[in-house]
Amino acid sequence: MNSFYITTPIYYVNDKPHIGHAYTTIACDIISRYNKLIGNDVFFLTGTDEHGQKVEKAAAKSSMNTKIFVDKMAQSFKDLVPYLKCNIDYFIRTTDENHIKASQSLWSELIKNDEIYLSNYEGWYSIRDEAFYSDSELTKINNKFIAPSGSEVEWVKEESYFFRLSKWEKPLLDFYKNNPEAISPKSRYNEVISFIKSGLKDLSISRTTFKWGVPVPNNTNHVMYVWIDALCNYLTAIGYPDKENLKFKKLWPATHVVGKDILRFHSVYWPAFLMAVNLKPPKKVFAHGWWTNEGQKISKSLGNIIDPYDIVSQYGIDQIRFFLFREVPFGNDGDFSKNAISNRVNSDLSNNLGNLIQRVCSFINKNCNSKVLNTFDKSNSNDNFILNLSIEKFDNYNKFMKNLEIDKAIKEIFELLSETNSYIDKESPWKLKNNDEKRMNTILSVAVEIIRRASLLLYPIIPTSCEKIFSIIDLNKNSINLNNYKSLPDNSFFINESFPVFPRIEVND
Ligand code: ME8
Repeated sequence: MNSFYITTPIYYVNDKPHIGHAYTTIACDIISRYNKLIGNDVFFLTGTDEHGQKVEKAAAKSSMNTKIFVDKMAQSFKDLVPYLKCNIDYFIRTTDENHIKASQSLWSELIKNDEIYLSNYEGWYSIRDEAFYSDSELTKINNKFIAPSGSEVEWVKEESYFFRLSKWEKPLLDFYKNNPEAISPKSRYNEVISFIKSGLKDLSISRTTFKWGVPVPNNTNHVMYVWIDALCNYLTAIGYPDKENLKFKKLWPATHVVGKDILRFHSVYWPAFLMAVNLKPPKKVFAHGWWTNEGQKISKSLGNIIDPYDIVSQYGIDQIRFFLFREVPFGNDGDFSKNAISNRVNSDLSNNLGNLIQRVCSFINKNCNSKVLNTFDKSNSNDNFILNLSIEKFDNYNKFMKNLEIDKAIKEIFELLSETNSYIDKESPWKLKNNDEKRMNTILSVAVEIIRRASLLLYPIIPTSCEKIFSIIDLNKNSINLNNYKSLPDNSFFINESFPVFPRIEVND
């Protein structure tokens, strides 16, 4: 059994979760469920990033004690996970005691390896991004300096510990040369390589002007720069600093799915920290794109934040999971629009998959005593075409899912479903009821088998709906896996009372 460790970023608790956070968590859930279906031993981590100035300021603004504020906010992120039908293995909070200890151990190891020194930092800092910027990265707008993310920066001058990032320039380039799959998609890989080649400066990794952070061991005037403690979460969750425990040995290194905004932290700073304490760099960092809302950047000041609770209660969880990953290539930016959700759900889920289930299964309910004998006819080229196509699509699906090309994997399934609907149209089993029951049975068997196969493949993406389909075709959900995908069931299919799994969304123009 292969082990597979997948993580989301840990989200800042300065505000409640929005659709962007839901997106990354669902992506990891899809990948995690897929890996379970192929028999891997999966560990799926998410959580909250609770230190730093940005969170401290948000707490102060709400006039709450900082710890009480982060407890409240962290709970809303934690509650969202099951609401999105995501099955995680661990929810980490950076204010957890074991995490504070793990971050301090990481720091001490870096000190022991002479990777950290004390000096002074003077330069730009963005609280919103919790990031340092050099002059050359900034633009001057209305007399203010603005970071590439659009956030304002302020001038900081303070004593600071530094990490010797510059010395990791060559080892990082060597690592990426030998492991090009460690950053995806390819365009992101190129972006990181050119950033590293432009020259790495030592990185300021502690702050002295506020207190809301993990105390630096042996110098309590300093708290760790929030990204040091944040990145360390991926190690804490599997038992660090105990690197010899079975779980750690089995699971490290991880696959990190992040938004493109934080690629640099994960693919430059993080692997350098890891190498500096003799740990392997991440197996993969996948940077996905950015969602806008009806063409506009999602932001609190524009008042267009999409609350995942609202949108899910309006459309249904699988409808949203499906839309997010069917609509936009995973890795690209996407636009969230109500029209696009309705069109996508109606055309693929209701008209294609839903229609196939409904017409085949309710026909079997009404005309075949809810039972079809599996009499596959190996000599019929139309039947063979569909069954072979489902194998070809399965192979493509696996290739795409392993590459995290979720949208392409889904597309394969829907091409199979369209072909199956055309096959049913052509073969019209309903016309054979009175003159060729055997052939009718065969066609229905092929159709139910495709419904079985398609719902197995769709399970990672729309698990709740697939469980409904399993119940209609009498498949035990506890026994599902992709390893028996290709074998034709040898018993009869029993079809339970069929019902519309994907009601159409009414579009109001
Ligand atoms: O950056 N579209 O936390 P964060 C797509 N704490 N994804 C989006 C999005 C959008 N409009 N908005 C947010 C942090 N995301 C750090 C991470 S990890 C050690 C520390 C998603 O609360 C996306 O995954 O700002 C992005 O990277 C993440 O939320 C940022 O969350």
